[in-house]
Amino acid sequence: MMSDDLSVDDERRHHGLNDGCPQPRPDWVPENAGPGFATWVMQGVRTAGVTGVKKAVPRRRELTVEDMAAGVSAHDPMVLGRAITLIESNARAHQEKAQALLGLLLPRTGKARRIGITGIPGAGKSTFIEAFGCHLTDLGFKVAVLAIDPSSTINGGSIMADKIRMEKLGTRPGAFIRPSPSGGSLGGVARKTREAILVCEAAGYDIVIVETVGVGQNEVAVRSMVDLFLVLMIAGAGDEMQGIKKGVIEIADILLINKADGENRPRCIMTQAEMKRVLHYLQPPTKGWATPALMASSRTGDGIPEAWKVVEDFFTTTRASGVLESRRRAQAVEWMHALVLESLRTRFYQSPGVQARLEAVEQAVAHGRMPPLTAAMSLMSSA
Ligand SMILES: Nc1nc2c(ncn2[C@@H]2O[C@H](COP(=O)(O)OP(=O)(O)OP(=O)(O)O)[C@@H](O)[C@H]2O)c(=O)[nH]1
Ligand SMILES: [Mg+2]
Repeated sequence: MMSDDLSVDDERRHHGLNDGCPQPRPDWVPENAGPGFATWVMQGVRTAGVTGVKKAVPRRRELTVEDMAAGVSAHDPMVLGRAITLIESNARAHQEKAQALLGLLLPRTGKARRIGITGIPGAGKSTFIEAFGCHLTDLGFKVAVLAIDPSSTINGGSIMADKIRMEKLGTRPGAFIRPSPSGGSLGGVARKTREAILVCEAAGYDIVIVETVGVGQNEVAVRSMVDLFLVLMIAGAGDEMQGIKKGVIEIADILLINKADGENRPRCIMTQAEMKRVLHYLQPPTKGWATPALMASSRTGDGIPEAWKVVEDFFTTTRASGVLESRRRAQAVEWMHALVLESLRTRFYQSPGVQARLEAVEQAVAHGRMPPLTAAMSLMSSA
């Protein structure tokens, strides 16, 4: 915990963020991190001690849904952070509050460009987002970065590493970085990220980047919540590794071969040519847009402005053709159906009739005493 609360408080006041309760930041946060660095640690609550008389303890003031909506709409990054924390909470009361908040914010959503970025571990996603994000803030855009990484609960270090790698971007006033919500299934993380995208839009971010590690299911989840899907690749990592065989390239709107610098550049040129050949045989995921294979170095910044130009092109093209609009509509409807299925599933498994019989029926199926279909139907009638 930080010792100099005063300076933290000063900083918050400087940003107009002081709600009367200083919140220290973890000590790994860069010294000059601006409000874009969304992580704060709640200060310990002071009590009168074990034997002392109980006093009213100072607590962080609860914001009402209206306070939060106003704060988010006024582009207050601290309130935005708290709104996302609310969304990420699994507590029922918080979820109801979060839904009320989203209801209030909905009219302000939909204006950002939603970009998903994936790539195998070490492809340079964080470094790329740092370079790309800084380029965008230089151009005057406000950029929010959200991460999806269900594995981060197991590998708790990745959040810290990512923050450090996006050190420069995190200090930009126009940037907001939010690590992956911890805990829960991919479905849960996906819901939280979708809702976080909406809140970031309501807070006036022009570009919302969703980063995910390319290790399996996450890419599909992210593809279904963004307008443009960018896959980062590196030279010589092997087809299988980079998802050529598992179809990640088929859902990419842009392929970008990263680390095209120094001695690695010739290999990147070869990979780029190979990717162009692969793309030639694939049906692009976005109608009217041929997926290009680009090359860049997130380290030197070469190719980053060009990549942004292509991204802009994508939005110009898909906006004009109506593809963007229809993609978003389809995504919203698809999402609604996914939520219906999720809630049906929860209701089914929580129903007393199913709970009473589930184990016995599972055993019967496992030991071949009951065909799975008969078992499923019998459980359905118990629900
Ligand atoms: N030479 C070179 N190195 C790079 C470039 N981009 C990233 N790197 C290096 O590659 C390593 C991995 O980069 P990250 O940005 O952490 O990659 P990541 O995809 O976010 O990795 P995970 O978060 O672990 O999935 C780091 O050591 C970077 O410095 C680049 O353009 N050129
Ligand atoms: Mg990373």
